Amino acid sequence: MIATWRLRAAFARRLSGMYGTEVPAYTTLLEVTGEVNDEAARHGPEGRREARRVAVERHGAIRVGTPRELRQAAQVFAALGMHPVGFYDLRDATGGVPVVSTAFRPVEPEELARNPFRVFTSLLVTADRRFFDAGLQARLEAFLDRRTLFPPELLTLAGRAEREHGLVPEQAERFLTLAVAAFELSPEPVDRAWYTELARVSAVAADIGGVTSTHINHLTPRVLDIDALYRRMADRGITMIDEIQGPPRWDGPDVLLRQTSFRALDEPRAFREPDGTVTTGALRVRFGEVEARGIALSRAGRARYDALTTETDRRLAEQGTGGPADRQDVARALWEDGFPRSEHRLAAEGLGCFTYAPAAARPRDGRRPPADLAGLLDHGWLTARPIVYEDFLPRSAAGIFNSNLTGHGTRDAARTGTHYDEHRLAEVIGRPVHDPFRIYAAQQGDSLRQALDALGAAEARRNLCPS
Ligand code: OOG
Ligand code: NI
Repeated sequence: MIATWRLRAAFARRLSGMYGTEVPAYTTLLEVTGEVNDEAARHGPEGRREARRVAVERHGAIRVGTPRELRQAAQVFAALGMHPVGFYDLRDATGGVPVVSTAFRPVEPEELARNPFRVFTSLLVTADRRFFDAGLQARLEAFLDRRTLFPPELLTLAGRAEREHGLVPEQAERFLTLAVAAFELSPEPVDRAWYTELARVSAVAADIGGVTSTHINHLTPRVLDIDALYRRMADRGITMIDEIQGPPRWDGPDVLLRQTSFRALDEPRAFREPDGTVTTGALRVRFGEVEARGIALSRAGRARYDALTTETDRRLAEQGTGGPADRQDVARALWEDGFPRSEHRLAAEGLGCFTYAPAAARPRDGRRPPADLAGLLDHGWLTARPIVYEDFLPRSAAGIFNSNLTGHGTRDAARTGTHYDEHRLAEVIGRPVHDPFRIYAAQQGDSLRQALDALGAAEARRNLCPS
């Protein structure tokens, strides 16, 4: 039997191989990422600790058109031990795109450690009147209903893999072949008139609903020093977008997610012209992206992050400047005043997520442990190890969508959008959508309870881990 996590690791590896043949710049990105990570691993303990996981760590992005397609994608990912986590509404973000999204990923720490592959998955909201009028919605849905993204044999094997927690080798091979093929760029000619009509509304709508298949939009490796990578890609002649999204570079702890990308490349595609002839043209829909992952934040920590981002925007608007360099400087100055400057403070203030363990060098002179987290950390009772942020940021995601669009499309902001939230998305998928904050909090809470029990810190236990 090939167990679930081995299927996941094999799928990620094969997808990466396939994408490298489709987008050669991705292979360059992997080379440079590997160099930077090797250096980081030589320099710090954090690097060494993470090197093994990071070497194979990727996230992919796909886009589907209908609830049925999303449910089927969820079935394929369930076979790989990947479950929907988080809800992202990208329609309201700056430069809104007509999709709502979730990320399929492993949830348990052991599974993440084995292989943390994740896929950011977006669903086109065809009923959103800000983008599609009733006529276009009807034609779009009819087009989408006629196509098959995932062949029945793939879905049957996926169902079996989910139920049995793996597949026998022969079926595993078949499942992986079909699953990777489902995300390849199709040679099927694109209907020029239909694609163009959709692109006028939204380039993302055309990418999703203008073709008869789906494809992997990008595959993103994780790098331990994104600033070093940014410089080195430029040295190799690959122009990155002019900004690293997410928190600024600063001297304090790295939190959440920093991402950057290089622009979509023209790819040759076959087109069916209105007169029926097939011609060769080009589409620019895919690109390369790289990311650095930091410490997960609690809800309070995230609120602090969001407030600092809003304040950065406000200051930039006030100054009337807004170049990427200005943004970094303004943000860094605000962070230096408004965000904990060390991992220790981040933990003590309850803003970051950590796993806790009794410190080896804790006081052993009969003193009783303090009852608060700051005290336990400050006086050397507990050690805190960061929990990696495994999820995404809606603003960066919208930025990624927009960074490779040529036209801005049309959007009737006066209309109201179809309501969507994590509950509605869970109904559509037919599976629960996990709340990322709860996952981190549970992991932190379990470790803290165990550590306090081991210390015999009854008062702290009552205080910090009620229930
Ligand atoms: C997904 C964009 C979101 C990220 O890293 O934030 C994303 C897409 O372009 O389909 O992948
Ligand atoms: Ni991405």
